[in-house]
Amino acid sequence: MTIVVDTSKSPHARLTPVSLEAVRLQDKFWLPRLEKLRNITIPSQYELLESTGRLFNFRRVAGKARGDFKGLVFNDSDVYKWVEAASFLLAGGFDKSLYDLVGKVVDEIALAQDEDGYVNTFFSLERKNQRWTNLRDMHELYCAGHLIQAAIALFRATGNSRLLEVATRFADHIVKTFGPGGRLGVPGHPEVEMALIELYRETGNKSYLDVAKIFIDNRGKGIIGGSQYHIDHKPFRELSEIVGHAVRALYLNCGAADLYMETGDLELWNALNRLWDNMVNRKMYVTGGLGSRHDGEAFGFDYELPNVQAYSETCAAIASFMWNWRMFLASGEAKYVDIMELTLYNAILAGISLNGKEYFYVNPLADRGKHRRQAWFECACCPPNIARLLAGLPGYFYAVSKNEVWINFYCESTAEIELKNRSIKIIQRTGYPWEGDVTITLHTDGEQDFIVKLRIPGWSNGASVSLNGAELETDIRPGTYLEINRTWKTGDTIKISLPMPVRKLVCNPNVYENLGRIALMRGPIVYCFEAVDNPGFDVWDLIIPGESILETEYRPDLLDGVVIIKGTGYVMDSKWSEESLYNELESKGEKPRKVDFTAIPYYAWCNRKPGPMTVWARTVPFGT
Ligand code: FUB
Ligand code: ZN
Repeated sequence: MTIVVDTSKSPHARLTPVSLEAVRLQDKFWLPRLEKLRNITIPSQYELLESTGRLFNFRRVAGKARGDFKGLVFNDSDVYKWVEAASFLLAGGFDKSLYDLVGKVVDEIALAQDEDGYVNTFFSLERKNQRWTNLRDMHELYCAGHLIQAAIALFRATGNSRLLEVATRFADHIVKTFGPGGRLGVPGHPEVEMALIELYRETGNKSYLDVAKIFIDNRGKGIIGGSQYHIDHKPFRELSEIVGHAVRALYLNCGAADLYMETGDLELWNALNRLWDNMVNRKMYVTGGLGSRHDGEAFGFDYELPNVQAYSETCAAIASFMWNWRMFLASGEAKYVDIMELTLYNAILAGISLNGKEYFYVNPLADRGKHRRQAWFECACCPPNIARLLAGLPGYFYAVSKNEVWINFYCESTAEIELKNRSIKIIQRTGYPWEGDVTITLHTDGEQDFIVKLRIPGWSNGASVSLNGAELETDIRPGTYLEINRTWKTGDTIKISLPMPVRKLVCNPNVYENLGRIALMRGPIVYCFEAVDNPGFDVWDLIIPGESILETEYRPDLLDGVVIIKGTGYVMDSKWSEESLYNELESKGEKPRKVDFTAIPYYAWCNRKPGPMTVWARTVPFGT
């Protein structure tokens, strides 16, 4: 059974995820995307792993190829993320040719393992004497983490233990090197912490948990230089502001949340929540994107959220999704799933093109049409990361605790869930994310007493829920899980209605460049204005009055099927071609002219011809 984070035996976890195999998608949004992942993304990424030398590097260490190491020091990690993605897809539906391809890649990895368990194609052969000499920069533990995660995914999905054997031998080597009585180690790029804890969960070998704890506890002691960039400026338990390289900070938080679920260390939990509050309230884009600064791929100051200059790396959004999942499993609080949903439909999904083979690394919220997705990058962390995240998606839909079934995400699907050794089938019928009505039918084996927990998204003001036709009287609060506790029987039907009006959002005025601007959201989807839908004016010139009436329309023909937003606004045409940087304000300036505009989901931008785009449009107050 492929459980993405297996907290079933974690003493301080509130919840356990339901496996990937248990959930069958039947919807028009995610199912085609997962099919594209299987048929286009995974094969095309495999070709790139081959053509860019990433697989060659393994063959070279195994003595099957000659030449120099190719690419960046952490290129092995891209191979591992690809294996993890493919394994999740195999869990979703077995496919012999994909299984064989994964087997071939696993062979290459296994043959590159040193006798003492070490695996890293940059440091094998001629650099063997430099192993573990620069933990800050050289990513050995980062690559080890990705190897371990891939191995666990493959084992859980298929029962194939070949890579798990490689990973445990490597983990044993890491324990021997950095475990109790060993060398002082701090991973410059966190990742291995969460992987080792998952390996502990998989194998029961506590030394993996212990060494993960050592890695987290060793931070903030200056062992790797004490920089904020590496989140080494303070011990983890003292952190309160999220700073430094965004992916590093967020992967570290994943590891610390995992450690909390195993140990119950409240100092960790409190630090995690301080970091979360700081991130969500001061450092997160409206899309869920994170790490606004190009310099150091880092979190900026509070409210430093530039639009054109946004960094917002796809991997950082993925890491936030992974961290919020762990925070939710630990606590059962809906606020974490709200951030997962926001991030998934916006910051993460923008990272991959509709054709399934081009990617954003950097995700601006406004652009003049120059920023385009690429087929690959020299530093290609994002493409296989988005593949593994999306491939594992059904594994996030449900969670269980002793007597509860938690429904986290809404999607036309069927799930078979085990609770108290009895099975429950849950059928969801919905047009989510375009429609907010969800009908959930339960099929139980006889009468069963348990609690259904329904997520009421934070954005769904006015949500209502009925059970077998009778409206529930309970107070329905967005941003919580609604609890229905009863004796269930086959055919019981819950209807959830989540109103999805277009919402006009304004930003905290501390984000100076969003002053006087609005962004549009509908349900979990953030919208943007792209040139191709708005001929006759420049979308950067668009002004949408506060009171403007907005309409929506489902367009099956557009961008693989999207709801668009339409309205009437104004433009004051900018003189984009003028060369001077500054001009006099003309006293008899042109009057604003009326225009009809169209907005599309942000995730779908840059799939047609280039042109300006913006998420935040100018506005004028009501009645102006
Ligand atoms: O350092 C490995 C990966 O490359 C990081 O996670 C990304 O931010 C990119 O720098
Ligand atoms: Zn990345």
